[in-house]
Amino acid sequence: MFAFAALATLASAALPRVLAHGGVLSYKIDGQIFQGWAPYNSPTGQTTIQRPWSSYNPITNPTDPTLACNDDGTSGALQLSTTATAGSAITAYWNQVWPHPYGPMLTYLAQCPGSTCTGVNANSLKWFKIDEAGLLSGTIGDGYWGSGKMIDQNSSWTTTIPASVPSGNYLIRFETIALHSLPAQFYPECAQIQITGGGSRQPTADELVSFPGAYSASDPGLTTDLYTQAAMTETTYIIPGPPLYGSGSGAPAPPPSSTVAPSTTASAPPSQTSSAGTVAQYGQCGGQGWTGATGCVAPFTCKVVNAYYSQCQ
Ligand SMILES: *[C@@H]1O[C@H](CO)[C@@H](O)[C@H](O)[C@H]1NC(C)=O
Ligand SMILES: [Cu+2]
Repeated sequence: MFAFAALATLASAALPRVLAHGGVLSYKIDGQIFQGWAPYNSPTGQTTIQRPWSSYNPITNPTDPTLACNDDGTSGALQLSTTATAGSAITAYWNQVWPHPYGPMLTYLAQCPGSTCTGVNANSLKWFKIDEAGLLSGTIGDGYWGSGKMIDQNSSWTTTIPASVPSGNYLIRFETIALHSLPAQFYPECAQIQITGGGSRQPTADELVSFPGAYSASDPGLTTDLYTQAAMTETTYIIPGPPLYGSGSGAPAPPPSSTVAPSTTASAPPSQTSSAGTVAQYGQCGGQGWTGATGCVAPFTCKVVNAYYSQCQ
C-alpha cells in the first residue's frame, strides 16, 4: 500500500513536466478521425498521415531547422496521406488540456511538387497561411487569445481549407505559439493531405514563406512581453508570418515544380509615405519583398516595424 502510494506520488510529480507541453495528437478530416504520430513510441511500424515529430518539447528558436514540422522535415517510412475536400474543415487536436492560453494560432499549407508529398522534405517547401487568430479581445497582458479559444474548443483548432486553393498534394501545418514566457514557444506539427475539388488561386509571391525563414527573433509578435505595465493597456498584437492567403496583392507565384528555380525578387525600400492610400490601420504597407499597396488610409502612416514588415499606424 505504502509502496503504491509512493509510486503514485512519484508518477504525479513527474507528470507535469510532460503535460506542460505537447503537440497535435490527432485530426478530423472530412468527418473521419486520424491518429497522429506518437513521438515517444518507436518510429518502427508507425503509419500515420501526420509527419513524424520528435518530442513534446517546444521549439524556442524562430529560425530552428526543425520549425517546419517539429522534426528534420522528412516523411515517415510508412507515411500515409488522406484526401481532403477544398472548402471543408480540418480539426487538429492537441493534448488535453492544452496548458498555454496566451498566444496565436496559425495554420499553413505547402504544396508539394509531383504526385505525392511522401519523400519531400518540409524544409524545401513554400508555405502560405490560411488561418490565424491572435489577440481576440482585451489587452496583451490580460486578454483572450487564439490559444485560449483553442483550449475552450476541447484543445482543438478547426481550419477551413479555402475553396480557392488548387487541388494537389499538400502538407498542412497547425501551429500554436505560446507567449507565457520568452523566448516564445513554437508547437508546429504537419500532416499530408491531398486536396480535391480545389480552385485556381495560386498563393501570391508575398504570401509564400519558408520554415525556417518566415519568423525572426525580432518579430514584434514573438517578443511580446505579457507582463509589462504597457501590456495591460496594449490592444494590438501583430501575428507573425506572412499576410493571409487571399489578402496578398502581389503577382501569383508559379506552382511548385520539381526543378526548383531560385528566384530573387527585388526588394522595395520600406515606404514611409502617408499618401492617401488604401491600406487600413494595422495593415501591411511595406517591407522587404512586399509588392502590395504602400499608402495608408487617412490619418494613418506607414511605419517600419522591421526590415520585412511595415504597418499602417
Ligand atoms: C475532444 O477531443 C478528443 C481528442 O483530444 C476527442 O476524442 C473528443 O471526441 C473530443 N470531444 C468532442 C466533444 O469533440
Ligand atoms: Cu508547454
